[in-house]
Amino acid sequence: MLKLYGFPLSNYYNMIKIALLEKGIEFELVDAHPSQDDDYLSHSPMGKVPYLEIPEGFLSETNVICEYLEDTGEGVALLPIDPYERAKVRELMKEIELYIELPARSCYAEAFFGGTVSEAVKVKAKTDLSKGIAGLKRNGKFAPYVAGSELTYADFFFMYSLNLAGIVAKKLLDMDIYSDFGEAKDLIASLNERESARQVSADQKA
Ligand SMILES: N[C@@H](CCC(=O)N[C@@H](CS)C(=O)NCC(=O)O)C(=O)O
Repeated sequence: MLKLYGFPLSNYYNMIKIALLEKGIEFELVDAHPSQDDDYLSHSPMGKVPYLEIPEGFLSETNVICEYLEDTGEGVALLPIDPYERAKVRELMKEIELYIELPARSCYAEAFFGGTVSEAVKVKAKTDLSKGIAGLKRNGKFAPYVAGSELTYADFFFMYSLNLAGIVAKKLLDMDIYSDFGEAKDLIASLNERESARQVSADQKA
């Protein structure tokens, strides 16, 4: 059986967890925290979570794990068949990660972990995040899902990146990422209603 390594407060881990739940693939959860120990690095080369254990070995990087899950052909499809539509989903996944998740992440230390980040980092995060949100407004379909009429991996990148980016923006950047972006707010609310998302959230609270 597949084994997913990570911890419930990790948004990337939750992206994979919800994908496995939505696909209906059986998996086991193994508690793991980022580490630079040799043994850990032999499973997750950058020392991060999540990583996935499959019969052949270990896989890390969330988008790569999503691709692998899709390539196995098991469970509910979370990417369109059409190559263009498929690429558009990947485009959104990448844009959300690079231009929303990562700028917000640069401020996580202060927003969530009691640390501080410099004013320069905040200024850059605000500029980058504003561009990322503007890009998502342009490229997202919200019809009703982020990439169109079907639920895809892009929705999981979306919901578990914007939730934290929204908190960072409000707490530290004097910015409301949802202003003039009702579609995003509505989609997050409806995704959070799904049984899979409720399970992820319950595990987080526990
Ligand atoms: N690019 C990685 C990012 C994963 C990531 O940043 N995970 C965080 C936890 S949410 C982590 O392991 N941080 C520890 C570190 O960066 O050393 C992916 O797509 O999986």
